[in-house]
Amino acid sequence: MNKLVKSLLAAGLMLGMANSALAAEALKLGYLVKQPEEPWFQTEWAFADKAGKDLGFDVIKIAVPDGEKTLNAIDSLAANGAKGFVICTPDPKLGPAIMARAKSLDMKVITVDDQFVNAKGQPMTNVPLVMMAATKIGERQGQELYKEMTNRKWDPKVSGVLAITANELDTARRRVEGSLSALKAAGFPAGQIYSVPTKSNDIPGALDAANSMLVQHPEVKNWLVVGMNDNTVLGGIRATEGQGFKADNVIGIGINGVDAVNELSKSKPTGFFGSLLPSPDVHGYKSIQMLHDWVAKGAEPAKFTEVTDVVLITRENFKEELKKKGL
Ligand code: FCA
Repeated sequence: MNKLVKSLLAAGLMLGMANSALAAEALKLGYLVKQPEEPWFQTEWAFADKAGKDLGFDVIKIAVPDGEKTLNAIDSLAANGAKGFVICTPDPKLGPAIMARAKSLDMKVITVDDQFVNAKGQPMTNVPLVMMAATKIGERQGQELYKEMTNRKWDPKVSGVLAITANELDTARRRVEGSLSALKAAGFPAGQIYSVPTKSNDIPGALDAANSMLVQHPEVKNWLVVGMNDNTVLGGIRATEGQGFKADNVIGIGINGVDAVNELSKSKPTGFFGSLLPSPDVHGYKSIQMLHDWVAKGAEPAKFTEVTDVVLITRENFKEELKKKGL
């Protein structure tokens, strides 16, 4: 081996060592989400990455659509040296299993959006949680629906509420209950509110649920569509379209905002009037920042952090409002 090659090799070796020493120093934290196909969760991931850049840690992002993938993801995080993770669980009932696995691997956990429940179905309030104000945002949905129905001068006698529910998810139950109670408080006839559970929290699930309810009420001429998030409401809207309702006779207002961008960008208005945009950016950034401070500085996170600011986005203002938030 000549001298040049030798010194090149030595330099390469030293670089490699420096690299791995640096890598060993960077703190790693996980961010696990149940539905990575929702822009909501993509936004949380993007802002978790931003926090990682600002504060100097690596974010390992893993999709966890079911329980098995969740436990595997936790193992793989541990194998990669991660010291903890933020999670939106695919099923709140996995809470005890997730906590047991994390504890055995000495990892810290912060939940985001969906709260864990224990074997008795009670919320696991000892695990830190970052979430939106569910009842309040639901109430806002109901108020805005009523307002738009009044703008359109609908006759309440021939109007109905189609509420697509997902009661096993507490945040969903609270949003929908909030919405329906606000509608009733505003004066919507309680007897014309029809609730139907969805089998899955996506557009196809909500579409099926809505179809089965719509056919039972041929007397209703105008529909208000209630659901826990954009995809649920979009499923309801697609069902009304499939059954021949015009956009003028349907008002749906979603929740999440970022998941409604395609719909609000369509060349013609649909029954999807708008969406309530909370702060996925804050959820993503704050939850992992809290985890970082816990792992790196021993700062115990608050058990409950509620993120409250919400704005109604419609076809008129959505670009501007998303831009304001840097989304
Ligand atoms: C739940 C919903 C998501 C989002 C989040 C804040 O996890 O499934 O779409 O609304 O709460």
